[in-house]
Amino acid sequence: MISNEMARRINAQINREIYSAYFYLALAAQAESMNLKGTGAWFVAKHGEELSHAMKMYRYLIDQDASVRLTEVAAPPTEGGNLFQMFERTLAHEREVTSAINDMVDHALSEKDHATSIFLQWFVTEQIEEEATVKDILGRLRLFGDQGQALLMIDNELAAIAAQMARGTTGTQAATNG
Ligand code: OFO
Repeated sequence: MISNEMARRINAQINREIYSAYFYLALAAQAESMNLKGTGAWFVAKHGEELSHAMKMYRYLIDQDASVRLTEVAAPPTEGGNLFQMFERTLAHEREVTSAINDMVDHALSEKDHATSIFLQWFVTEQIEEEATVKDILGRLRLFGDQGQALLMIDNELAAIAAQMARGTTGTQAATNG
């Protein structure tokens, strides 16, 4: 059993995870509209991962006899921009999620809710991996640019990683080393 406040926070995070899925689906559509099929596949894979994160939290609430309360999901931004800007937005978004997860851990610890604190450790680690992956991609875009051959190379790499993610042979890690 967890506290009502802890359950409220986990429910809010379910909403953030579903919003993240939506956020990535919008970026996938944008990438596809730019003919970046590999990038589109990568964002679609991210969309699936975020839904799976929401489901982990859903299952945890049920296992803890707490209520799942689904709320309205905001529309994602429709800003457009080039590939570099898309990944900058991705990093900013993931940093916000990391901060929200850290706040939840702080709260769990303040309640001495060890079960929830341990449950959330998976998300803490996942966020480190996700931020590192996006920073790698941005680093390569900075190095090689996001035009011409370099764009094609990055798009192909993202396609390969998306295929691995679909097979479940990698997380979001190693986005740029195949
Ligand atoms: Fe849910 O993993 Fe990042 O946002």
